Amino acid sequence: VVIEEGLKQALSNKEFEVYYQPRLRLPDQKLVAVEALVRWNHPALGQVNPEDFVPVAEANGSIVRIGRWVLEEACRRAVDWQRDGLPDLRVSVNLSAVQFHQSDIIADVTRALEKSGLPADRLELELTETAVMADIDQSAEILLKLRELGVMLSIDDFGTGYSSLSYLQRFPVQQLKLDKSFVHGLPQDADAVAIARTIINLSQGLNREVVAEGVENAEQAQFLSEAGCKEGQGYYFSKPLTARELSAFASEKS
Ligand code: G
Ligand code: G
Ligand code: MN
Ligand code: NA
Repeated sequence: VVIEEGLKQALSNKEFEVYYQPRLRLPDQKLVAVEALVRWNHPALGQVNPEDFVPVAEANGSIVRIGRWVLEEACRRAVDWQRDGLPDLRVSVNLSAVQFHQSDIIADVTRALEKSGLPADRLELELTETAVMADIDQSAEILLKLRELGVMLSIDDFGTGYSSLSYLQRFPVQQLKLDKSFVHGLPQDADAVAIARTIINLSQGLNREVVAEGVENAEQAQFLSEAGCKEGQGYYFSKPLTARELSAFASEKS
């Protein structure tokens, strides 16, 4: 109830903040992209994680306006960094299933790109496997329109959802984000190794790139790189950073 009530004022009170987690190219560890991760600085509760408020915001519909704000904020920030002389970074934004299926996401993305002036190919959108599987025909149609705008598309938490691989061919997505639960067991756990290799090989066969999530140590980064995974993110490289911290990180790592 506290969360539900608080969400009503959160946007107008400017209580949301976007953090950015660096994503690096694995062979040379250059910064290539950032994932936008929203945080809610609640006046009484302190920082509330998306796990705790996104489901509530999805249930009462406020995720549509919150998601629109995150999208515009992330695009604007990417343009600021470019103006500040940072190398060209792609910015990746998580979309909720509700935003994807029940709002005019095409209009929101178009508007965010126009308002910020960010080139479309510098924006990525992350959809979970569950979100796209919920209505395959509608998903395919929306994804195609987003692709026509020129944005990049990723399937997030890949491997954890309803794993029908045939739908992948129907979706114009460029990337699969290998879920951190599989990265966690690398390189010791035989099952994790088998799953990671299978997903990397599958994606190469389908001409998709794999981004590893939750990379926490050098052994995992090396294993993934040797297995053919081109990009990774995780605490080994950096935790999610404020916009200001990201600028400093980018000046060192690119
Ligand atoms: O660090 P982390 O706690 O930010 O993220 C937890 C979960 O919240 C992840 O599954 C992530 O995809 C999701 N999440 C983070 N930011 C956003 C956002 O802006 N919109 C949506 N829909 N989900 C987000
Ligand atoms: O579901 P999604 O992939 O969008 O969520 C990213 C989540 O993973 C965020 O909550 C982020 O804080 C968290 N995260 C980022 N790097 C790591 C990591 O190296 N290990 C773990 N356990 N979590 C991570
Ligand atoms: Mn994500
Ligand atoms: Na993920």
